[in-house]
Amino acid sequence: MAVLIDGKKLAERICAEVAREAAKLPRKPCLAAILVGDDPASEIYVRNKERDCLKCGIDSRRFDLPAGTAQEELLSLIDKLNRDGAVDGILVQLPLPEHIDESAVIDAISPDKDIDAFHPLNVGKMITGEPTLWPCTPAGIMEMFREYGISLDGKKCVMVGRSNIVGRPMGLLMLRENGTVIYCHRRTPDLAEMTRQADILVVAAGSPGLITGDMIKPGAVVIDVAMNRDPDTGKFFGDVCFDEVEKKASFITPVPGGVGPMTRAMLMKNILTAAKISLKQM
Ligand code: BQF
Repeated sequence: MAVLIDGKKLAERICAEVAREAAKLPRKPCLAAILVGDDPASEIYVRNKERDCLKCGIDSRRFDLPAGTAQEELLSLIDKLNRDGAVDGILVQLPLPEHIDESAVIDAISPDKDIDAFHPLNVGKMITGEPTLWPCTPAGIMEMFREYGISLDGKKCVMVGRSNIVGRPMGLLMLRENGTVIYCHRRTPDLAEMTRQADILVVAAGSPGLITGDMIKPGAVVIDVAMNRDPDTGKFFGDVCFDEVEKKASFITPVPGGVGPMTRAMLMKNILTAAKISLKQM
């Protein structure tokens, strides 16, 4: 039986640390959270992030824009927040409505306030190993590895999924820790053949039940980046068949309560870091 990686517990500890650090600053860190439209899942995500801020001693300002908001209007709000010295971090909840160009919006956020770390400048710095903010989900998974004493050095790491938000940066962070990284995606001919080689398997495909027990090497570490949400019940489903896979894995993350809470905790850590830099406290 695998050891359960308790993301919820670790996330709570990180939030408590952030709160202690935030309290030492000359003023509270401040997040500006922008939500465009009324997607119910997005609303829940933003609400939870605001709650986390409250717990961590971080101010949050929320901007709710109607679904029909023109791209220009969103860009001018971002520009205003970029120039506002009291704002440390700007979060634009994704996905955005169809008529808005996501990358134009990400590019508009000042890299210093880019606490999701999606801006190309921060992506570039992460790739080359310059100090910068890291995207929250991959950063949270690296934190889990550290906490549970899981080394990537010399390991075969298989990353299923290649999104800009999770898969791509996650593979790069594992490479940085001397893992040998293989990316798998929709066009990979024989997924099972790849996953069976993995000492470390990270799955962010958004395909419920994609990874079955027979696809796991005995003793593997299995990280399920759950992104499947039932629109009716609001329940989360993993990409990993938990009951089968936990019998073979050495470590496994649950869904919910695994990677998700760590993503939120790392957002708090990134806001704190942005505030510290802005306040010249690091
Ligand atoms: C948990 C997200 C897809 C598209 C846009 C805790 C979250 C999720 C799960 C959470 C996600 C997913 C977020 C759990 C933020 C992760 O207990 O398992 C927290 O809040 N997430 C988002 O902001 O936008 C998304 C997934």
